[in-house]
Amino acid sequence: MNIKQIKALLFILLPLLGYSQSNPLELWYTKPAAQWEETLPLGNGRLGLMPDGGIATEKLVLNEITLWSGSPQDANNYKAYSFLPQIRELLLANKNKEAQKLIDENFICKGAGSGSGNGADVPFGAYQVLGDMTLNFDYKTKSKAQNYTRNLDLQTAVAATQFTIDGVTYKREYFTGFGDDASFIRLTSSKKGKLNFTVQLRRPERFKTENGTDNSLVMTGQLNNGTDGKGMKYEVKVKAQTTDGNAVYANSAIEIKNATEVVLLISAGTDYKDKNFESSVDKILEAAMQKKYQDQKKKHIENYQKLFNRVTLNLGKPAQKTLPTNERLDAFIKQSDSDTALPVLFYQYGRYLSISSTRLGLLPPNLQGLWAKDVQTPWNSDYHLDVNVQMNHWALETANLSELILPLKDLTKAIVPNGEKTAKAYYNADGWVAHVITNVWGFTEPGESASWGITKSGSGWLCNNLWSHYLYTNDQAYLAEIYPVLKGAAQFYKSMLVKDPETGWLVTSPSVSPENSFLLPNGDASHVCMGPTIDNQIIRELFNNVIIASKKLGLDNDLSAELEKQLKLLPPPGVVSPDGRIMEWLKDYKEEDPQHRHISHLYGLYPGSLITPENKPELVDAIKKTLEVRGDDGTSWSIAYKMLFWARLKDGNRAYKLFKTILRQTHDTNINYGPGGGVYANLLSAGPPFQIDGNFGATAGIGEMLIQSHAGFIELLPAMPDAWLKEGEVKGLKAEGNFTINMKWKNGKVIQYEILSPSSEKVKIKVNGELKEITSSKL
Ligand code: FUC
Repeated sequence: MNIKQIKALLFILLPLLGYSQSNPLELWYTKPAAQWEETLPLGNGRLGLMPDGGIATEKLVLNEITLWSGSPQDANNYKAYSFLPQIRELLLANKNKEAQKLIDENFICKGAGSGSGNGADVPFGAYQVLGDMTLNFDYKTKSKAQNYTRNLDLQTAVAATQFTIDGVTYKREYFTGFGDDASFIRLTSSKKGKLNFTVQLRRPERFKTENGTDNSLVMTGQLNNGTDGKGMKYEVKVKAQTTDGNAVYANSAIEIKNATEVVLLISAGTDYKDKNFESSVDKILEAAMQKKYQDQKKKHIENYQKLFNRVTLNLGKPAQKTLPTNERLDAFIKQSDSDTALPVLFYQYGRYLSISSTRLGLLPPNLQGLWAKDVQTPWNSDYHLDVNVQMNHWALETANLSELILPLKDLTKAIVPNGEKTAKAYYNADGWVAHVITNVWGFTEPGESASWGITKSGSGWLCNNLWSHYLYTNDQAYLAEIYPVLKGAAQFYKSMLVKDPETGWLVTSPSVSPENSFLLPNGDASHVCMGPTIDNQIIRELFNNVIIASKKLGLDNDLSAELEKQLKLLPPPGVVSPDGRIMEWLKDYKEEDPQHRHISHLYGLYPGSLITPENKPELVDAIKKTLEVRGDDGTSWSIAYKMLFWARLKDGNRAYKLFKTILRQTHDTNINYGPGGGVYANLLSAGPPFQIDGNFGATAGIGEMLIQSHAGFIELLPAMPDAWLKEGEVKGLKAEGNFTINMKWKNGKVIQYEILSPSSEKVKIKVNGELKEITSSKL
């Protein structure tokens, strides 16, 4: 036997033994998905497709990023402002509980707000599933399928299912096009004419299916707007291309008979910002029908790889043989060090999910990214502004996917007008504010309960994401574009801060530290307070940024001077409590739940850069103690956040411990607020339920372990765990200042690196513990 023949034999034998010659960037399984959370997420930033790989029946969940119930509303309570003095007085008198009651009565949004997180049928609305496509197969035999595999290749953004029945190999290949904006499924049988199946579309509610006059299957409907029922309209259209056999369009279905190859094309759209969406759906479909499948696939891969291929990562020699992804996860928890390719897969999966769930000109990824199976999605799958939507964007800059933050910038700009009304209605303040949740309809009002709804750091926190894009790109036109947003957010805080008589500091009032409650000296619990640490940190950071921006742009000297003045009166970025932790509130309250999932008072450490081990060494022990008391467990996003904090503290092994915790496999889908976060078999993050922030947060965490650049210099390998130090290589990571980094390491030492930028410039770097200034190479 020659080498070629041995290779061919191994290729046949290894899968039979349960091993696959691994594609390092592939998720793969030997069974169909047993639950939706195991299906494979495909997306092109607008359309989502989740095939379950079923043998007799395949169900594919369809999504469209703009499909929201609800409608624009004005939920501002314009009388709220008249209660502000009274609320503030109660807080000054330590009557937090009474203040909270008054807020609940007079200072929340009007109407149903988020509908307690079940807002599909109220004006707030919910991001909803577009529909389910089912393929029902008739194999004309009772024999069972053998040699089953399904996979998702991150290098091509193509998924596949394959199995054999009675000597006939059936293959299905799926992608959501980065070429033509449609979804594609190609089905083949290895013997002639063996494909017999029916295609159907449905939705849990509000749908009609019929056969179009143009040989198609069409599903249309209109969602509830929360008032008169006539909300957003949508359409899904499916056509089939067959090389042989028959495609019959009848009975609100497509029936495929005796075909050898079939391509299903799915086009879909909504009337969100496109009144002519039906003709857009047709145009896309017609254009796609003109192309050969292989050409379509080639274009798709080419366009996708323009983003995906910007970064390559290798954390050591991957294992030669790998298990199916679900088994590999369990093996990793038992003995993680031997599979350094799984963290790479997870990191690249995070990048894949970003590329797949958002697109320029559309919307940012919501709580489930783009992938939802319900009409009433968990928490409406909205944009939570007290960590979740921000976390969805934390990985992007270092991961060289900078432009994917722009949809968040657009969403932020779009909510400013309502945020200005909210600022006036509740605080009689200048500028704009957003509280804890928003949606595609511009919601900025407080939520419907004081306990979580009056966090007012939402707008400021969004500005942190917007600013970080500037830091990484140096794009002056972008700075000019976001400046009014930042300025308006700063004006709001500037005009509503009040003096705390005990400390003399300027603070917000009323507010909450996101979702957390504390005990008053008399034992009562309350959420509402003055000046929670997160507000102080966000305001400090925002004022600093607005001052820098106004100088760069040569604008608003007076405002800048006023902000400078107020900056001096803000609480310091971190105050240590008598028991040695960072204080979460202005007063040394005891938290009701010491292990609460939110860790908002460490905002200044991450995503902020107010606190670094270099500039505030005196706070490091207090931060560590804060994290120890909070504990390592939590919802997946909370674990990811803790991973980021430890990475910023440059403790690679501890960050890695948290990373391993995220990779705990679960099947649980019940809403969880406590310990128990992990991932599903398809590596999507499980709060539970599925919530994508854990994926993006942990992806950002790996980025922070490899490179940090927020402290005035670029540090290579700042927080590496022992498990990754032996050898590795990364290419294409980005650092603040628009630098691109390539590096190689061995036995704990960087042995080769390149810092590239559009033009050569001086840059400070820390490499192997040594801080130095070098000149970057021209890209
Ligand atoms: C906040 C978090 C929850 C969940 C929800 C979507 O309420 O505290 O854990 O992530 O957002």
